[in-house]
Amino acid sequence: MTRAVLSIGSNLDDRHANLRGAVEGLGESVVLVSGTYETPPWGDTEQPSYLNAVVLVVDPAADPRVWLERARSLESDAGRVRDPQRRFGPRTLDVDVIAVWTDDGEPVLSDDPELILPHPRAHERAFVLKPWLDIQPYAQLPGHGWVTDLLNLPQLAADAQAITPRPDLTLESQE
Ligand code: PH2
Ligand code: MG
Ligand code: MG
Repeated sequence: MTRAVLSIGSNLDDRHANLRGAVEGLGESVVLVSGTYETPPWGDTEQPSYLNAVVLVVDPAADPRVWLERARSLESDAGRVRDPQRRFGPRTLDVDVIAVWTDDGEPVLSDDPELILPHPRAHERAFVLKPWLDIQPYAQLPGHGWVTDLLNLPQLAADAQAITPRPDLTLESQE
């Protein structure tokens, strides 16, 4: 189990540095990085806007649980403090495992409450789906179909309209 799409987001402190830290921390596993987007807060609207991006990672040694552990360790490296009262509240860094595929391209499905795959809310989130198309124009969200079709649904199309590209805040390495 080797391929994963990760969503990264930040709306506290130096948001750009937090996202760059996540991409750097993913190291050699990073294959593609989307553009960076300024996105209105979703789910809990009383908080600053986010920077979001999506990363495609590949690692022959990583199963879904390894991706989850890497995501959590990147979040704690960024000084993430969890507020149990505010599920969708502000954060220095959020790294979510959106979907994982096996070597032969089969999506991994999981109902383990610690790591539900694909991510149970990805299909409702333009801040995940729109950046994802940057790196995979033919992306399919397992169980939900083409990402382009999802983004044409009225609510998601409206949310996507409110997302703005930030080409000034690249996440690609500058070498
Ligand atoms: N993450 C959340 C809650 N709301 N809104 C945006 N725009 N971007 C996020 O990454 C985000 C959010 C909790 O995971
Ligand atoms: Mg999240
Ligand atoms: Mg998360």
